[in-house]
Amino acid sequence: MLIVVLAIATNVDGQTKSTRAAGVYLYQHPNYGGDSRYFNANTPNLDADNINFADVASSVQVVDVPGVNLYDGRDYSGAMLPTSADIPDLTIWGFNDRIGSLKIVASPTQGAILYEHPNYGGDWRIFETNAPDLDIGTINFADVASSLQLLNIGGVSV
Ligand SMILES: [Ca+2]
Ligand SMILES: [Ca+2]
Repeated sequence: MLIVVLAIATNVDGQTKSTRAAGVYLYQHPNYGGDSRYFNANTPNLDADNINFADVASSVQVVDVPGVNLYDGRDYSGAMLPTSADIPDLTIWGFNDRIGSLKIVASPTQGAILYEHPNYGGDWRIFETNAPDLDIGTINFADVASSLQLLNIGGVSV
């Protein structure tokens, strides 16, 4: 995990990602430009007075958390876009100026993460217990995974 994060670290305003607070950063414009907001907890309504960022974000950065689920509507409703990586332009996923709420994926203490693409890319699912059937509705990941990341194996935190 650490190796992957460092490999994609980029300079943002003179800071590397590893020195920034863990969480999710939404930006008004593509390529992490314009106004921004920082989130370190689930947020059911980006239109709240103290946030005022609904249907604004055009890019997103994921810093030292497993990932984030981005929702079109408030209260985690409507279309959902999960990501474990930075997205410089949400237009690519049809999500530009649409995000209304978000859920940050908590760091599991043990288990594994399956990823859609090699090198821990694309969509993902976290497993903290055995999963005998990846085809059930809440998982819906059968015949999808191309890479797997083990977490906290042997008591060593990753
Ligand atoms: Ca925008
Ligand atoms: Ca929306």
